[in-house]
Amino acid sequence: MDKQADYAYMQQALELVRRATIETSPNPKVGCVIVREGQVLGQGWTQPVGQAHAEVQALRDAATKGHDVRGATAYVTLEPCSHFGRTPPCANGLRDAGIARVVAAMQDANPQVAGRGLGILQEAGVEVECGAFPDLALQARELNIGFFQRMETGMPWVRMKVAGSLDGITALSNGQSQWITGPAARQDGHLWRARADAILTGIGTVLSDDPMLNVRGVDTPRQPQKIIVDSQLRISAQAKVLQGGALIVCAVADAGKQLELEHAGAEVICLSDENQQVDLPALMQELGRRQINELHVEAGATLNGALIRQNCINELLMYLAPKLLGSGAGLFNLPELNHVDEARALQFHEVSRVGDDLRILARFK
Ligand code: AOF
Ligand code: ZN
Repeated sequence: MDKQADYAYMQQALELVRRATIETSPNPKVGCVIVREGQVLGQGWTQPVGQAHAEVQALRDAATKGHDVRGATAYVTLEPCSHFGRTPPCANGLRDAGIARVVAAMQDANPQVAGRGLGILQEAGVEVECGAFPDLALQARELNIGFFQRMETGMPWVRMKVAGSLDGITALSNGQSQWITGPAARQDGHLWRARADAILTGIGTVLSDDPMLNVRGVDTPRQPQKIIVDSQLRISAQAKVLQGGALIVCAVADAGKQLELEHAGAEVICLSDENQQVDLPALMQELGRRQINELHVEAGATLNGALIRQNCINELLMYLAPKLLGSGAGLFNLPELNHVDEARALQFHEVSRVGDDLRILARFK
Protein backbone atom coordinates (compact mmCIF):
# COMPACT_ATOMS: atom_id res chain seq x y z
CA MET A 1 0.00 0.00 0.00
CA ASP A 2 1.05 3.56 -0.64
CA LYS A 3 2.34 4.79 2.71
CA GLN A 4 2.58 8.39 1.60
CA ALA A 5 -1.03 8.45 0.42
CA ASP A 6 -2.14 6.78 3.69
CA TYR A 7 -0.34 9.49 5.64
CA ALA A 8 -1.92 12.29 3.61
CA TYR A 9 -5.46 10.91 3.95
CA MET A 10 -5.00 10.45 7.66
CA GLN A 11 -3.90 14.07 7.89
CA GLN A 12 -7.06 14.99 6.02
CA ALA A 13 -9.13 12.99 8.51
CA LEU A 14 -7.38 14.82 11.36
CA GLU A 15 -8.23 18.16 9.75
CA LEU A 16 -11.91 17.17 9.75
CA VAL A 17 -11.82 16.67 13.51
CA ARG A 18 -11.43 20.42 13.92
CA ARG A 19 -14.91 20.87 12.45
CA ALA A 20 -16.51 18.87 15.26
CA THR A 21 -18.05 20.93 18.05
CA ILE A 22 -17.37 20.73 21.77
CA GLU A 23 -20.88 19.29 22.00
CA THR A 24 -19.51 15.87 21.03
CA SER A 25 -18.30 15.70 24.64
CA PRO A 26 -18.13 13.33 26.51
CA ASN A 27 -17.50 11.53 23.22
CA PRO A 28 -14.18 11.98 21.47
CA LYS A 29 -13.98 13.95 18.24
CA VAL A 30 -13.18 11.75 15.28
CA GLY A 31 -12.68 12.34 11.56
CA CYS A 32 -13.22 9.86 8.72
CA VAL A 33 -12.33 9.96 5.02
CA ILE A 34 -13.43 7.25 2.57
CA VAL A 35 -11.21 6.87 -0.49
CA ARG A 36 -11.00 4.61 -3.53
CA GLU A 37 -8.35 4.82 -6.19
CA GLY A 38 -7.35 8.35 -5.32
CA GLN A 39 -10.93 9.65 -5.16
CA VAL A 40 -12.44 10.88 -1.92
CA LEU A 41 -15.94 9.36 -1.86
CA GLY A 42 -17.12 10.75 1.45
CA GLN A 43 -15.98 12.40 4.64
CA GLY A 44 -17.43 13.02 8.06
CA TRP A 45 -16.74 14.03 11.64
CA THR A 46 -18.39 13.24 14.96
CA GLN A 47 -21.73 14.95 15.56
CA PRO A 48 -23.00 16.21 18.95
CA VAL A 49 -23.35 13.49 21.57
CA GLY A 50 -26.12 11.01 20.81
CA GLN A 51 -25.92 11.69 17.09
CA ALA A 52 -23.87 10.08 14.31
CA HIS A 53 -20.23 9.12 14.70
CA ALA A 54 -17.67 10.17 12.09
CA GLU A 55 -17.84 6.91 10.10
CA VAL A 56 -21.63 7.06 9.75
CA GLN A 57 -21.36 10.66 8.58
CA ALA A 58 -18.73 9.72 5.98
CA LEU A 59 -20.84 6.81 4.70
CA ARG A 60 -23.85 9.14 4.48
CA ASP A 61 -21.78 11.75 2.67
CA ALA A 62 -20.68 9.16 0.09
CA ALA A 63 -24.28 7.95 -0.35
CA THR A 64 -25.54 11.52 -0.79
CA LYS A 65 -22.98 12.01 -3.55
CA GLY A 66 -24.11 8.77 -5.21
CA HIS A 67 -20.85 6.91 -4.54
CA ASP A 68 -20.69 3.18 -3.95
CA VAL A 69 -18.05 2.63 -1.23
CA ARG A 70 -17.54 -1.10 -1.80
CA GLY A 71 -13.84 -1.90 -1.95
CA ALA A 72 -12.86 1.53 -0.60
CA THR A 73 -10.48 2.43 2.25
CA ALA A 74 -11.76 4.26 5.33
CA TYR A 75 -9.27 6.47 7.19
CA VAL A 76 -10.35 7.11 10.78
CA THR A 77 -8.59 9.07 13.50
CA LEU A 78 -9.84 6.56 16.11
CA GLU A 79 -10.62 2.87 16.00
CA PRO A 80 -14.27 2.45 14.91
CA CYS A 81 -16.53 1.57 17.83
CA SER A 82 -17.79 -1.96 18.41
CA HIS A 83 -20.57 -1.40 20.90
CA PHE A 84 -24.18 -0.31 21.03
CA GLY A 85 -23.87 2.92 22.98
CA ARG A 86 -26.02 5.89 22.12
CA THR A 87 -25.46 4.82 18.49
CA PRO A 88 -24.86 1.43 16.80
CA PRO A 89 -21.31 0.12 16.19
CA CYS A 90 -19.36 1.89 13.43
CA ALA A 91 -17.27 -1.25 12.79
CA ASN A 92 -20.46 -3.04 11.70
CA GLY A 93 -21.45 -0.06 9.59
CA LEU A 94 -18.15 0.00 7.69
CA ARG A 95 -18.18 -3.79 7.30
CA ASP A 96 -21.74 -3.89 6.03
CA ALA A 97 -21.06 -1.08 3.57
CA GLY A 98 -18.36 -3.25 1.97
CA ILE A 99 -15.33 -1.20 3.03
CA ALA A 100 -12.25 -3.28 2.14
CA ARG A 101 -9.62 -1.57 4.27
CA VAL A 102 -9.64 0.48 7.46
CA VAL A 103 -6.69 2.61 8.54
CA ALA A 104 -7.03 3.91 12.11
CA ALA A 105 -4.72 6.46 13.73
CA MET A 106 -5.02 4.79 17.13
CA GLN A 107 -7.01 2.35 19.26
CA ASP A 108 -9.99 3.49 21.30
CA ALA A 109 -9.19 3.60 25.02
CA ASN A 110 -12.84 3.05 25.92
CA PRO A 111 -12.84 -0.39 27.62
CA GLN A 112 -16.09 -1.18 25.77
CA VAL A 113 -14.16 -0.87 22.48
CA ALA A 114 -10.36 -1.23 23.05
CA GLY A 115 -9.46 -3.32 20.02
CA ARG A 116 -12.86 -4.95 19.53
CA GLY A 117 -13.81 -2.60 16.70
CA LEU A 118 -10.68 -3.59 14.79
CA GLY A 119 -11.41 -7.25 15.68
CA ILE A 120 -14.90 -7.13 14.14
CA LEU A 121 -13.44 -5.75 10.93
CA GLN A 122 -10.60 -8.27 10.77
CA GLU A 123 -12.95 -11.18 11.32
CA ALA A 124 -15.04 -9.96 8.41
CA GLY A 125 -11.97 -10.01 6.19
CA VAL A 126 -11.45 -6.25 6.17
CA GLU A 127 -7.79 -5.29 6.01
CA VAL A 128 -6.93 -3.33 9.14
CA GLU A 129 -4.02 -1.07 10.04
CA CYS A 130 -3.75 0.83 13.29
CA GLY A 131 -1.16 3.22 14.71
CA ALA A 132 1.21 3.10 11.74
CA PHE A 133 2.00 6.82 12.06
CA PRO A 134 3.11 7.68 15.61
CA ASP A 135 3.10 11.45 15.01
CA LEU A 136 -0.48 11.36 13.71
CA ALA A 137 -1.54 9.05 16.54
CA LEU A 138 -0.17 11.65 18.94
CA GLN A 139 -2.18 14.39 17.22
CA ALA A 140 -5.31 12.25 17.38
CA ARG A 141 -4.70 11.77 21.08
CA GLU A 142 -4.08 15.47 21.74
CA LEU A 143 -7.38 16.37 20.07
CA ASN A 144 -9.15 14.24 22.67
CA ILE A 145 -6.78 14.52 25.58
CA GLY A 146 -9.59 14.74 28.13
CA PHE A 147 -11.39 11.70 26.78
CA PHE A 148 -8.23 9.57 26.89
CA GLN A 149 -7.30 10.81 30.34
CA ARG A 150 -10.75 9.88 31.66
CA MET A 151 -10.75 6.48 29.97
CA GLU A 152 -7.28 5.68 31.31
CA THR A 153 -7.51 7.12 34.83
CA GLY A 154 -11.19 7.68 35.54
CA MET A 155 -10.41 11.37 36.07
CA PRO A 156 -10.58 14.42 33.81
CA TRP A 157 -7.60 16.13 32.21
CA VAL A 158 -7.12 19.08 34.53
CA ARG A 159 -5.72 22.35 33.23
CA MET A 160 -4.94 25.18 35.63
CA LYS A 161 -4.99 28.69 34.26
CA VAL A 162 -2.93 31.39 35.94
CA ALA A 163 -1.92 34.88 34.92
CA GLY A 164 0.72 37.13 36.39
CA SER A 165 3.74 39.29 35.90
CA LEU A 166 7.04 37.95 34.66
CA ASP A 167 8.14 37.64 38.28
CA GLY A 168 5.15 35.43 39.07
CA ILE A 169 2.98 37.95 40.91
CA THR A 170 -0.77 37.65 40.40
CA ALA A 171 -1.99 40.43 42.69
CA LEU A 172 -0.53 43.33 44.64
CA SER A 173 -0.58 43.18 48.43
CA ASN A 174 -3.47 45.68 48.38
CA GLY A 175 -5.50 43.11 46.44
CA GLN A 176 -5.35 44.81 43.06
CA SER A 177 -5.08 42.11 40.42
CA GLN A 178 -6.97 43.21 37.34
CA TRP A 179 -5.40 43.73 33.98
CA ILE A 180 -1.90 42.50 34.62
CA THR A 181 -2.07 40.62 31.32
CA GLY A 182 -3.53 42.23 28.19
CA PRO A 183 -6.86 41.86 26.34
CA ALA A 184 -5.57 39.24 23.91
CA ALA A 185 -4.55 36.97 26.78
CA ARG A 186 -7.92 37.42 28.47
CA GLN A 187 -9.73 36.54 25.24
CA ASP A 188 -7.48 33.53 24.77
CA GLY A 189 -8.32 32.45 28.32
CA HIS A 190 -12.00 32.41 27.38
CA LEU A 191 -11.25 30.12 24.42
CA TRP A 192 -9.69 27.66 26.86
CA ARG A 193 -12.67 27.99 29.19
CA ALA A 194 -14.99 27.27 26.26
CA ARG A 195 -13.33 23.99 25.32
CA ALA A 196 -13.57 22.66 28.87
CA ASP A 197 -16.53 20.63 30.13
CA ALA A 198 -16.35 22.35 33.49
CA ILE A 199 -14.67 25.29 35.22
CA LEU A 200 -13.59 24.99 38.83
CA THR A 201 -12.79 27.69 41.34
CA GLY A 202 -12.55 28.12 45.10
CA ILE A 203 -14.63 29.99 47.63
CA GLY A 204 -11.83 32.55 48.12
CA THR A 205 -12.18 33.70 44.53
CA VAL A 206 -15.99 33.71 44.75
CA LEU A 207 -15.96 35.84 47.91
CA SER A 208 -13.38 38.32 46.66
CA ASP A 209 -14.34 38.67 42.96
CA ASP A 210 -17.96 37.41 42.70
CA PRO A 211 -17.09 36.01 39.24
CA MET A 212 -19.61 34.71 36.68
CA LEU A 213 -17.18 31.94 35.71
CA ASN A 214 -18.70 31.63 32.25
CA VAL A 215 -17.44 31.99 28.69
CA ARG A 216 -17.67 35.50 27.31
CA GLY A 217 -16.58 37.12 24.08
CA VAL A 218 -16.09 33.91 22.14
CA ASP A 219 -18.68 31.85 20.28
CA THR A 220 -19.71 28.72 22.11
CA PRO A 221 -22.68 26.39 21.68
CA ARG A 222 -22.82 25.74 25.42
CA GLN A 223 -21.46 26.99 28.73
CA PRO A 224 -19.19 24.73 30.80
CA GLN A 225 -20.50 23.48 34.11
CA LYS A 226 -19.39 25.52 37.12
CA ILE A 227 -17.83 23.93 40.18
CA ILE A 228 -16.99 25.68 43.44
CA VAL A 229 -14.82 24.18 46.15
CA ASP A 230 -16.28 25.58 49.37
CA SER A 231 -15.38 23.45 52.42
CA GLN A 232 -17.46 25.39 54.95
CA LEU A 233 -20.34 26.39 52.62
CA ARG A 234 -19.55 30.08 52.95
CA ILE A 235 -20.96 30.98 49.54
CA SER A 236 -23.90 33.37 49.38
CA ALA A 237 -27.07 32.17 47.65
CA GLN A 238 -26.88 35.46 45.73
CA ALA A 239 -23.38 34.80 44.31
CA LYS A 240 -23.32 35.48 40.56
CA VAL A 241 -21.62 32.16 39.91
CA LEU A 242 -24.85 30.35 40.86
CA GLN A 243 -26.73 31.83 37.90
CA GLY A 244 -27.37 29.03 35.43
CA GLY A 245 -26.53 26.38 37.99
CA ALA A 246 -23.37 25.25 39.73
CA LEU A 247 -21.97 22.32 41.66
CA ILE A 248 -20.81 23.28 45.15
CA VAL A 249 -18.46 20.88 46.85
CA CYS A 250 -18.21 21.14 50.63
CA ALA A 251 -16.53 19.24 53.44
CA VAL A 252 -18.86 20.08 56.31
CA ALA A 253 -22.55 19.37 55.83
CA ASP A 254 -25.08 22.07 56.74
CA ALA A 255 -28.58 20.97 55.78
CA GLY A 256 -30.15 24.43 56.10
CA LYS A 257 -27.53 26.18 53.98
CA GLN A 258 -27.57 23.33 51.50
CA LEU A 259 -31.33 23.73 51.01
CA GLU A 260 -30.96 27.47 50.52
CA LEU A 261 -28.30 26.92 47.86
CA GLU A 262 -30.35 24.23 46.16
CA HIS A 263 -33.24 26.70 45.95
CA ALA A 264 -30.82 29.08 44.22
CA GLY A 265 -30.24 26.39 41.57
CA ALA A 266 -27.06 24.79 42.89
CA GLU A 267 -26.25 21.14 43.54
CA VAL A 268 -24.34 20.54 46.76
CA ILE A 269 -22.19 17.51 47.49
CA CYS A 270 -20.02 16.76 50.48
CA LEU A 271 -16.59 15.17 50.00
CA SER A 272 -14.48 15.52 53.12
CA ASP A 273 -10.91 14.48 53.80
CA GLU A 274 -9.47 13.86 57.28
CA ASN A 275 -8.74 17.60 57.72
CA GLN A 276 -12.34 18.69 57.08
CA GLN A 277 -11.22 20.01 53.70
CA VAL A 278 -12.68 19.00 50.38
CA ASP A 279 -11.09 15.71 49.32
CA LEU A 280 -9.68 16.94 46.01
CA PRO A 281 -8.60 13.58 44.52
CA ALA A 282 -12.05 12.18 45.39
CA LEU A 283 -13.59 15.21 43.66
CA MET A 284 -11.59 14.45 40.51
CA GLN A 285 -12.88 10.86 40.60
CA GLU A 286 -16.42 12.17 40.99
CA LEU A 287 -16.00 14.53 38.03
CA GLY A 288 -14.70 11.60 35.96
CA ARG A 289 -17.84 9.66 36.89
CA ARG A 290 -19.83 12.66 35.71
CA GLN A 291 -18.09 12.35 32.33
CA ILE A 292 -16.09 15.56 32.59
CA ASN A 293 -13.25 15.11 30.09
CA GLU A 294 -11.51 18.47 30.44
CA LEU A 295 -11.58 20.51 33.63
CA HIS A 296 -10.44 24.14 33.63
CA VAL A 297 -9.25 25.49 36.98
CA GLU A 298 -9.19 29.23 37.71
CA ALA A 299 -8.58 29.66 41.38
CA GLY A 300 -6.45 31.55 43.86
CA ALA A 301 -3.06 30.54 45.21
CA THR A 302 -4.49 28.49 48.10
CA LEU A 303 -6.66 26.11 46.08
CA ASN A 304 -4.07 26.10 43.28
CA GLY A 305 -1.40 24.98 45.74
CA ALA A 306 -3.62 22.31 47.29
CA LEU A 307 -4.52 20.90 43.88
CA ILE A 308 -0.87 20.76 42.84
CA ARG A 309 0.24 19.20 46.13
CA GLN A 310 -2.40 16.52 45.77
CA ASN A 311 -1.40 15.71 42.18
CA CYS A 312 -4.72 16.81 40.74
CA ILE A 313 -3.28 18.97 37.95
CA ASN A 314 -2.03 17.74 34.59
CA GLU A 315 -1.18 20.99 32.89
CA LEU A 316 -0.55 24.65 33.63
CA LEU A 317 -1.81 27.32 31.25
CA MET A 318 0.17 30.41 32.23
CA TYR A 319 -0.06 33.92 30.88
CA LEU A 320 2.88 36.08 31.83
CA ALA A 321 2.91 39.83 31.24
CA PRO A 322 6.21 41.53 30.42
CA LYS A 323 6.11 43.46 33.70
CA LEU A 324 7.77 43.19 37.09
CA LEU A 325 5.52 43.81 40.07
CA GLY A 326 8.15 43.18 42.71
CA SER A 327 6.06 41.73 45.48
CA GLY A 328 2.54 40.62 46.19
CA ALA A 329 0.61 37.36 45.95
CA GLY A 330 2.18 34.46 44.08
CA LEU A 331 0.43 32.03 41.77
CA PHE A 332 0.56 28.92 43.96
CA ASN A 333 0.88 28.38 47.68
CA LEU A 334 3.35 25.55 47.94
CA PRO A 335 5.41 24.47 50.93
CA GLU A 336 8.96 25.71 51.20
CA LEU A 337 11.53 23.20 50.00
CA ASN A 338 14.90 22.38 51.52
CA HIS A 339 16.42 21.16 48.34
CA VAL A 340 16.03 22.03 44.66
CA ASP A 341 15.74 18.30 43.92
CA GLU A 342 12.37 18.30 45.65
CA ALA A 343 10.88 20.69 43.09
CA ARG A 344 7.78 19.60 41.19
CA ALA A 345 9.01 18.99 37.68
CA LEU A 346 7.15 20.07 34.59
CA GLN A 347 7.84 20.01 30.91
CA PHE A 348 7.11 22.87 28.52
CA HIS A 349 4.55 21.62 26.03
CA GLU A 350 4.05 24.82 24.10
CA VAL A 351 5.31 28.38 24.43
CA SER A 352 3.82 31.21 22.40
CA ARG A 353 3.07 34.92 22.35
CA VAL A 354 -0.51 36.12 22.85
CA GLY A 355 -0.68 39.87 22.27
CA ASP A 356 2.08 41.35 24.41
CA ASP A 357 2.04 38.43 26.83
CA LEU A 358 3.66 35.04 26.96
CA ARG A 359 1.53 31.90 27.03
CA ILE A 360 3.09 28.79 28.46
CA LEU A 361 1.56 25.34 28.51
CA ALA A 362 3.54 23.17 30.87
CA ARG A 363 2.73 19.61 31.86
CA PHE A 364 3.48 17.89 35.12
CA LYS A 365 5.75 14.89 34.68
C1 AOF B 1 -16.40 6.03 16.63
N1 AOF B 1 -16.56 7.17 15.90
O1 AOF B 1 -16.91 9.37 15.78
C2 AOF B 1 -16.66 8.45 17.93
C3 AOF B 1 -16.44 7.24 18.66
O2 AOF B 1 -22.55 6.45 22.99
P1 AOF B 1 -22.02 6.41 21.61
O3 AOF B 1 -22.70 5.39 20.74
O4 AOF B 1 -22.01 7.78 20.95
O5 AOF B 1 -20.51 5.91 21.71
C4 AOF B 1 -19.56 6.63 22.40
C5 AOF B 1 -18.22 5.95 22.35
O6 AOF B 1 -17.83 5.71 21.00
C6 AOF B 1 -17.11 6.77 22.94
O7 AOF B 1 -16.96 6.54 24.33
C7 AOF B 1 -15.89 6.28 22.18
O8 AOF B 1 -15.42 5.05 22.69
C8 AOF B 1 -16.47 6.03 20.80
N2 AOF B 1 -16.37 7.26 20.01
N3 AOF B 1 -16.29 6.08 17.97
O9 AOF B 1 -16.38 4.94 16.06
C9 AOF B 1 -16.72 8.37 16.49
N4 AOF B 1 -16.83 9.63 18.55
ZN1 ZN C 1 -18.79 4.69 16.32
